[in-house]
Amino acid sequence: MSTSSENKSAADPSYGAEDIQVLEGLEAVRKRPGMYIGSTGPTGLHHLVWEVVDNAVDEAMAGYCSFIQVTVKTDGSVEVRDDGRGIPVGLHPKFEDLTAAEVVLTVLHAGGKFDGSGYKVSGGLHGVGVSVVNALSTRVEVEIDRDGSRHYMSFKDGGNPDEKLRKIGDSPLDDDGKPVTGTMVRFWPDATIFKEGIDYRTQTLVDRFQMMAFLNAGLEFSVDDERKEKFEQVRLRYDGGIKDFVNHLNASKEALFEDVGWFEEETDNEEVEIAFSWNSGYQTDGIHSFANGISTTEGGMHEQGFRTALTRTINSYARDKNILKEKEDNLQGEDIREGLTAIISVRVAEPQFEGQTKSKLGNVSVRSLVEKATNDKLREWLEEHPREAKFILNKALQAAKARIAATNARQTIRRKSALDGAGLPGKLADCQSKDPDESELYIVEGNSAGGSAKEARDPRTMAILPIRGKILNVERARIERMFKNTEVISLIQAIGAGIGEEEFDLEKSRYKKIILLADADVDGSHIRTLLLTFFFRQMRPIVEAGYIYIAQPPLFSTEVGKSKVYLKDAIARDEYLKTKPNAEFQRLKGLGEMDAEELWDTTMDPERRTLLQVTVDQAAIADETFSVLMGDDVESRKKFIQTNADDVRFLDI
Ligand code: 0RA
Repeated sequence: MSTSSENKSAADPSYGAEDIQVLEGLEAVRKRPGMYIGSTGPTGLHHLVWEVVDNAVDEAMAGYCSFIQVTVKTDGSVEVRDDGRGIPVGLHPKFEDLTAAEVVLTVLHAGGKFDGSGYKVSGGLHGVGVSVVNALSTRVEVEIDRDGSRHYMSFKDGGNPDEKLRKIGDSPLDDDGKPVTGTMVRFWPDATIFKEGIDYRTQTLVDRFQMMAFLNAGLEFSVDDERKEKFEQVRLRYDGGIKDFVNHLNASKEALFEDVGWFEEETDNEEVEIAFSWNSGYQTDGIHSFANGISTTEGGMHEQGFRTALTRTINSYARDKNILKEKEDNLQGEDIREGLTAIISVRVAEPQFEGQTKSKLGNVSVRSLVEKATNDKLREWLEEHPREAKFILNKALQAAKARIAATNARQTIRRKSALDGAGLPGKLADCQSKDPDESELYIVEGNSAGGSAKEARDPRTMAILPIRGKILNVERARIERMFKNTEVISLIQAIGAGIGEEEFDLEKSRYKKIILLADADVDGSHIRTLLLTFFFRQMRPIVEAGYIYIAQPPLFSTEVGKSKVYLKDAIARDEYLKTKPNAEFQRLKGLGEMDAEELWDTTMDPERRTLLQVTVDQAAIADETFSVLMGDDVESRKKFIQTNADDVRFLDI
């Protein structure tokens, strides 16, 4: 970028020292873009859109904007239109020769706060403002409808003024005959900064705007992608706000009652809004929290306040109504949270974001606000909804029973393990090595394949655990039933690191490679999904650490002369047929039909095998995938499989 201090020399009387300062600010953004937008990869590129849209959402939060339209254009630019008040066009009180609009576009952190009409609460993660977008674009065009006139200005080469702000006509009139207000910002990201390319992903935009639409009831987003001929404009608007959010998250689940619960409370500078519902599932991690429209995945004070008050309120209600008898123990938090889906949305004047990913809300005052709101208003809601309260309490009481049964079952396993000596399952053919770094556990479907695998393995580093039939579907099963399932018990014992959120200890895992070996057919894929669900739900750290692998036994074999050729799948077979036409293809009927040598050669030999490592890129997406794939709702499952049929990630599991 050539700063204006270079091309508009100090001799130019219209150009004051402060303008030069302004442009030096933008120059700093271009020198270290990462400091302002996180990265110059796809995340940073999308961040530009978030910056502009956050400003429009601020207008919506202040009550002045109801529609935000985002269009990805064919020339790499993005246009954001809103019907807010329009960026102020008068002269700025501090920068005497600049309009407020020019200041917003060229001064870092200018935002909406300079004019004293600053918002009570502002969204935006970093809140660096639209000027950063200007600094990182080759061109920016701004159109403002305000005070009855349409204004226009443009910038080029990282924030240098191109055309100064001027009136270009009257603003059009709305249905009531009043001139419309609003802002249009169109920017062309600078390809010399975003070296990985200017390629917006519409789904990323839609996902974020959907979240924002849920968090701002009634605010409508429209997303359009002019690069794609067939792209259908997406409209997002939820008049029910976070209540609709809860329904959306529960869509593939079976709700305990129809109407989502909701309450809110505010003080002078803080607001909280909570929506909640229970489903028949067994998960306890359904609380999602937000602060100023930003997802707080690490939780924080708002979540803490809610959890404490939820446990307290439900227990005291249960006591008062004599549902919980005097001699009975209190319900625990986890009992009450089983099957709960809740959205906590707080708005705070000065949010403190803490934690590893800056996604944990640190404001202590928010805890007491949320705690008090929940104590008072949840109690009220329970009193007004006795039928719903009964469902919730029945569910929590059952969960408590299951928890106690699970503790007993767990103790039995421990005792049994102690009696067994090493505590290893009888079916396990363990490896000689005790070093997890080199130890591998093969989980093999079926006893006969298990037999071949035992014969074929390198006994020094490879352990074999045959698994019979379909293991329990853990998505549907409560933990105490899992502990009665012999296959599940063997798995837990073999890995040796415990189970469940509280007890599982990755450090204790006896193997750092856990390899699922099942047939390449539909049944095999079902078993793989069940095993993965089990690991994901009960030993998540092991998945996150990348310990889980999928072996790839071949699907086809053929005789060539005296030797056998194995081919992984239909694609490999077709490739092979192109080079060597051979009618005599044999489809392997299953792992069980391979002898030890074949199994070693094709699937187990570390020199020749291919293993697919299972990764959890995005816990939330995987979570939903498992819920849909393994849960109760057949329709969602069907739809999911149909829509993801061409996505190998999902087919592979
Ligand atoms: C400064 C002050 C005010 C609004 C805005 C900026 C504003 C910025 C953007 C960016 C995109 N859309 C926007 N809409 C508004 C407050 C306006 C007032 O006090 O009237």
